[in-house]
Amino acid sequence: MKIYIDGKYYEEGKAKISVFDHGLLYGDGIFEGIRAYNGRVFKLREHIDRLFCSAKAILLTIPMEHAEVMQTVVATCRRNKIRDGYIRLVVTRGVGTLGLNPNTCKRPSIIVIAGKIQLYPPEYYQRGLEIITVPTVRNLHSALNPAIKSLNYLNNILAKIEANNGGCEEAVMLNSEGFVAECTGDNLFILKGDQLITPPLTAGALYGITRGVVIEMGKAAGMSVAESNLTRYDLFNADECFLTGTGAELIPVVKIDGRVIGSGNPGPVTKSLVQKYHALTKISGEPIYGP
Ligand code: PXG
Repeated sequence: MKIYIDGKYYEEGKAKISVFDHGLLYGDGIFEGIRAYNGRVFKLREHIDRLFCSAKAILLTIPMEHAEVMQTVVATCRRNKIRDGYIRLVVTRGVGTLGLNPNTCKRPSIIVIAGKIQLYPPEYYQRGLEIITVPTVRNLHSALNPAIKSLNYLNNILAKIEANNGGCEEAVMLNSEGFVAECTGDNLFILKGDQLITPPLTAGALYGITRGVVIEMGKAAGMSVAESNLTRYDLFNADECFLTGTGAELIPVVKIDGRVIGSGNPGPVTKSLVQKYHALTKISGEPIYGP
């Protein structure tokens, strides 16, 4: 694997950053997780848009134009002969002193890793996931806004550990008011009647790219789609539930905190959205090897 760091490609064992990089010392930086399907980078523009929004929120100037970041991601995929894969794009604050002041950092570093994706086992998609609500609540907007895809993922990691300790792969994270925010690395949707509902960004959800695609697919299929506050009660009494994320795509949820959701099997609407999503990933995206 060849890894891109600040204009050069390095072999895996030689791809290194300084221990004085504030990305490591303080989690001061941002990232994106992106996928390639069938020789195209899916929703690349949207991921880079979100990267620039995260950068703006933390006052980090990415030392590259938007178009050039897109080209760098595509070039790294090409260099690694990727047709289907996972891309991790990271921008760190850069090398500075041991103090936390970001002004001591000379220049942000841009890293692109293009490799294989680790997928959930197929059984999870066929049977559906069991998830649980965990004690760790989602970060407050007024503290560290959950819309920022920062390198500081401890909030999510703690929730993930709590889910794992409870024998589950994913966790429902509530916000400080007790409304559903999202999962540790996925957004959450329910189906109630003919309405698709997902928590609003103000509830503490990341502006998920897959979430956005699913909202559009639902509307295009003539469904009513709402971004409204959900409680655990709403989840328990949903007809269907599924999670969305670049890595997981759409994954059905069949049990939450011991309550069976709907029929206890992946529902028909979830299945149809999964098919639509797969179809879209096959035909759209930024071409890696030319049109
Ligand atoms: N919420 C959070 C907190 C995320 O980090 C999503 C939702 C889904 O967003 P997208 O844009 O992917 O539809 C994410 C992103 C992993 C991993 O290795 C997953 C994410 C981020 C970092 C790592 O599973 N998902």
